[in-house]
This record gives sequence, structure tokens and C-alpha cells, in this order.
Amino acid sequence: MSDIFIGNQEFFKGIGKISYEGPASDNPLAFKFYDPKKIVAGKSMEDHLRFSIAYWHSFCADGTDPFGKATMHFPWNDSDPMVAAKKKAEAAFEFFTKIGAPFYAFHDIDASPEGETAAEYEANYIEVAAYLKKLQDQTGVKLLWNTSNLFSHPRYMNGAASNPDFPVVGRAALQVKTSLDVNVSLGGLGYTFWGGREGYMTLWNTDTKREQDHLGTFFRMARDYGRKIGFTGTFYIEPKPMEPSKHQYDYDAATAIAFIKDQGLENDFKCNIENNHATLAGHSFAHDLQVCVDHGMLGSVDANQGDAQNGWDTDEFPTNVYETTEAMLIILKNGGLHSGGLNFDAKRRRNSTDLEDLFISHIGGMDAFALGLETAARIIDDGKIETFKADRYKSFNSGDGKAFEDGKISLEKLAEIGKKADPKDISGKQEMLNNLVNQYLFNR
Ligand code: XUL
Ligand code: CO
Repeated sequence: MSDIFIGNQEFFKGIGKISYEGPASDNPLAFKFYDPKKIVAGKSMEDHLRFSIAYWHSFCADGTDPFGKATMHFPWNDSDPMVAAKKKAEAAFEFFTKIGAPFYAFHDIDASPEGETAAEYEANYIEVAAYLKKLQDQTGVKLLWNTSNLFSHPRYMNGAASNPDFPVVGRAALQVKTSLDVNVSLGGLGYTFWGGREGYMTLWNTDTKREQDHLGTFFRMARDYGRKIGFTGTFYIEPKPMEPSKHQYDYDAATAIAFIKDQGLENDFKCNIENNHATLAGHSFAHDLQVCVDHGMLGSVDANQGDAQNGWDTDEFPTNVYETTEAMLIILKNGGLHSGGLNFDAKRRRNSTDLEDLFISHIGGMDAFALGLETAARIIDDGKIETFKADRYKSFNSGDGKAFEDGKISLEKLAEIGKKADPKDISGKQEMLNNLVNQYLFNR
């Protein structure tokens, strides 16, 4: 059954390559909607969706939460941290291969032991990266992005690049530099900055202007170094409003884009949008994706969902097809994800303790995005919603409306037009559009 294992040991015993069995299948370990080679809107599902697996949630997070100990015990753990790192890498690539994900993403210390000293950190990381390269070559799985964990170690409790104490900024630079070296050695497509503690807890002790300028300087240094060593991918900022900081500088897509432009980073940086971060900011997933697309700033996506009742960053696997449909519609109209992907920054629940739950949760997420893709393609194909939307703006297509849009009339002239105008009440038809979406979803 399972002929796929990467090292000396098979970690996910009894589970073979996950295949498409269709909506009627009662096999929890099969895709119901994700059919990788199926052509939708001119491209295969796998090329549209570009799924990526997050190392940290899938192979590191063991169910520990602020109220309880680990509930998951991984067969790749070992008392020797370097042996454990290599076994974890083998388990990870076995999983990527079996689930059929073309990409993965990791933080430096997800993959490689942090060590006691900076020198140990670097040496471990370089050694593990060489092993990851071997596994990439063996399986064909590619690195969507890597990043540096600049938030877990106590030294980062006041921030990393925005830390008020300069030596900490230097220590963060060592991690980012090494991660960029590793990225280039692995042919990574992107590099992510998520600023968990790049923010503040109280304005009584924080100079926000200075901290944000330091953050910008740090990003420009990373960009320059990356370009110097041959990193041709995209740098991503992953917005999130809070948690663990009370206030994070990259609050949401709009804030991150303003920051990117303010700091002169717009040719090299885009956003990595995470659903649960958008909802934590009081937006929807679709809102933050649309803000990015409007500015040509959609880089990549951290695919997950939050919990509507409690609001915090629960990082659940995406199953809400309404949300994936809206997301895929925006992505399709953006011409796709380009070099980004749908990275499952999602974790199974603390009490989903069977190893097979790792498969089942990803299958659900992949199926939800496949359904979203097909529905979005149907919406575009049918054209009713797109036509309705375009029609609402038809008064700007010609005459004075067009002149206004082109910036060719003055406020006085506009006011003159207004004096003579007799605007009618024009329905926005929200309910009709909501009803249409349900037809696209369920009249299959
Ligand atoms: C935290 C989060 C991170 C980033 C990478 O909320 O989403 O895992 O994706 O640091
Ligand atoms: Co994320």
C-alpha cells in the first residue's frame, strides 16, 4: 500500500498516496473534490491552487496550549536534536508526497535546532538545509517560502527588528541572513516576515515612529542582501493586527501596503494574507485579499479559518466553502497566485490526536479550496455577478462621468453638474446577489 517513504523509516504507516475518489466516496482518506489534474478555467486544479504544507503546525505543534501539555506524540522525535530534525524532515517529505502538496514552508527553528549559541544555530541550520535539499531533489517538492522565528525566544519579548535594544536587532539579522542563505540554497520562491512582536504593548514605553523606521531599515537591508546573494523571489509581509502584541505594526493589508510604499519596498515586497488574521482585524478574508489585488500586492496566502464565536487566531483548517469561493474569485481575477501559493497555516485541534488526522484535516482544506475554485470559475463563466457589478458604474463610462474619472473636470464643473442632476434610487441588490451565489454553490 505505502511505497512512499523517504528515509529508513515510514512514519505514516498504513496510509498511501491520497487520491481523488469523488463526492460520493465514504473514505475519509480520499479527496472528494480536489482532483489535481482536472482542468478548471484553463488550468489544472493543482496549478491553480499551489498547496503548501506548514512545517510548524504539522510537524512541530504538539497540542500544547496555555492550559495544557502536549497531546500529540510524534514518532520522529528523538533525544538527539539533530537526529530528530532529520527524522522530522523525512516525515515531512513523506507527508508532502502522500498528500500530493507541491510546496512547503518553514521557520528556521521548525526545521533546525536553535542550539545554545549563535554559531550552533548557523551550523545546525546549514546542515539541516543540505538535508532538506536532498529531500526536495528526491521528491520534487519545492520551498514556497521560509521565514525566521523572531518571536519565541525571550530575547524577542520587546520585538525583533523593532526592538528598542540594538543588540537584539543584530541577533534578528543573523537569523534573517541565515534564512536567506538557506532560501537561496533551496531555490525558495518567497521569504516571509510575520511581525508577531513587531508592535507594542503600551505607548508609555514605546516610540512607534522610531520602531517602524527601524523595521523599514531592517527590511531594506534584508532586500539588499537577498538580491545580492541571488534571491529572485518575493518578500512577503504577513499582516496581523495583534496576538501576541497588543498592537502589531502590520495591522492589516491596507496598513502593510502603506508601510511597504512608505519605506520604498514596493518593487520587492507583497503581502501574504491569512484568513484568520484578516478576521482578527475586523475584516473578512475576501476584504484583505481584495485590498491587495487593488494595489497589485497579493503575494501569497496562508489558508486557514477562524472561529466566528471567539474571534482569536485559532488557525483552523479551512472548510467554509463560502469563504474559499470568495477568495478564489478574487485570486482568479488576479490572474492566479503567480509565484505564491495556498499555504495551510492551520492546525488540527488539540484533541485530534491520531496521526491520520493530519491527513484528514489537509484533505478537508484542499477539498474546500477545490470547491471554491470550481464555484468561482462558474461565477466568472456565467458572468451575471460580474456584469451586474460593472453595470453599477456605467455612468462613468462616457460623457462627464468619464471626464471625471480621467481627472479632466474641476470641482466647480462637477458642482454645476450636481445642480442640474436628479439622482434616482438605484438598488444595490445585495440579497439577489447572495441568492445567486447560493445557486452557483448548490445547483451543481
Ligand atoms: C502567526 C502566523 C505565522 C506566520 C509565519 O499567526 O501566521 O505562523 O505565518 O511566521
Ligand atoms: Co501565517
